[in-house]
Amino acid sequence: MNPLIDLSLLLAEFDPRTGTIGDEPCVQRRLADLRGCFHDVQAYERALEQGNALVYSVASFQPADGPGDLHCGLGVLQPGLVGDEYFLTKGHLHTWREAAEIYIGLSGEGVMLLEDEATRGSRMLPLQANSIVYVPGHTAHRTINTGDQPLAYLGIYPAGAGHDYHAIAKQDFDSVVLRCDGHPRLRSRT
Ligand code: PAN
Ligand code: ZN
Repeated sequence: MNPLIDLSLLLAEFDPRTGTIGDEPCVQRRLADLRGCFHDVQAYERALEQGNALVYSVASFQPADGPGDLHCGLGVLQPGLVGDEYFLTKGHLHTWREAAEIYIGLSGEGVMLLEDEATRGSRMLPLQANSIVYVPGHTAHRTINTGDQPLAYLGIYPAGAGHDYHAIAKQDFDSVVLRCDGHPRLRSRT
């Protein structure tokens, strides 16, 4: 892609129904791809029996590929619940652990769950239109839709960051975000 491309032109090509931006690559994650992510295993199996729903899509665009360049992902996370847990992304650490990321909320209502890899300390930060969440390096991050509309956001990260899903699969987030009395609450997984 031309590195001088105008972001607003790119967003104008965004199709919220499909989560795609023109011909840019787009990853879709369905319920079956999220096995092991939800704390209530029985609720997960019951939800899957109802159908393999689309949970989120991420269209990525990479204006340039040098080590100092930035990559962007436009995520659209659908609203929904598995038991008392909101629809969420898999979550990851960056392979290059020092790599930070900026999330910009575009529409909908959600939160980011951030977990420091060394201390395992968790934070839940709001992500909604016009809000920005800074994800420092060495921090596992997961996006969660706490509203009833799709949550759209941009993630901007160094081209060389890489996505380490393996570390999360081996040692899951210590905390979960659950719907309690209609509100998102940060709870310990166990
Ligand atoms: C985002 C994420 C996006 C999907 O672009 O990749 O929200 O989440 P998972 O990658 O955990 O499935 C990002 O953080 N990129 O680094
Ligand atoms: Zn990331």
